[in-house]
Amino acid sequence: MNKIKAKITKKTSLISEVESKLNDQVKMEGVSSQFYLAAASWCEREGYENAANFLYGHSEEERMHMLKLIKYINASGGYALAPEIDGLKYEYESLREVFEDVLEHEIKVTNSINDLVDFSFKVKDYATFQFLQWYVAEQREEEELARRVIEIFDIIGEEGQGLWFIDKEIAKLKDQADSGELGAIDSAE
Ligand code: OFO
Repeated sequence: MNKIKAKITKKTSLISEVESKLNDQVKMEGVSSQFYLAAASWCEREGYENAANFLYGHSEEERMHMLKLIKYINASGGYALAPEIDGLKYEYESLREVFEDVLEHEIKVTNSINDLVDFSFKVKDYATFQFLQWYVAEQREEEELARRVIEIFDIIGEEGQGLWFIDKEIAKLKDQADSGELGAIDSAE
C-alpha cells in the first residue's frame, strides 16, 4: 500500500463495530455461495440437471453479493476479510430437502441483513444503511423464489415421474426469476 493511500484509509467514519458486522456478512455470503455450490454438485450427481444449473447459477450470485460487500468495506476505509468456510453439507435425503434447506438458509440470511440494517441505523451510519437496502430487496426475491420451488413439489408430487417434471419446472422458474417475472408481486401492488 502506498503512503498516500495509507493516509486516506486511516480516516473514516466507518466505525469498527459496523466494519466487523459487515465482515460477518461477507462470511455469510461466502457460506451461501459454497452452500449452493455443494447442493448443486449433489443435484448434478443425482441427475437433477436443471436443479443443478439453478444452484450453480445461484452460487455465482452469492459470490457477487460477497464481493459487493468486500468492495464497499474497503471503499469505506475499512478492511474486508476473505472468509474461511467449513461445515458444508454434502449429502441430502431428497431433492425436496435441498430446497427446504435453501429456504431455511435464505430466511437466516434475511434475518442477518435485517440485524445489520437495524444496527447501522442505530449508530447513524446512513451510508451503510442505504447500501444495505439492495440486500433487503434481494433477500425478499430469494425467499420468494425458494418458496415457489417448494410449491412445485406440493403441486406436482414426487411419485412416479414427478421428480422429472419438478426438475423441468425448476428450470422454468429460474428463467422467470432471471427475466424479473417473479417480481410480479411488486408490479401488482
Ligand atoms: Fe446473498 O442473497 Fe441470499 O443468501
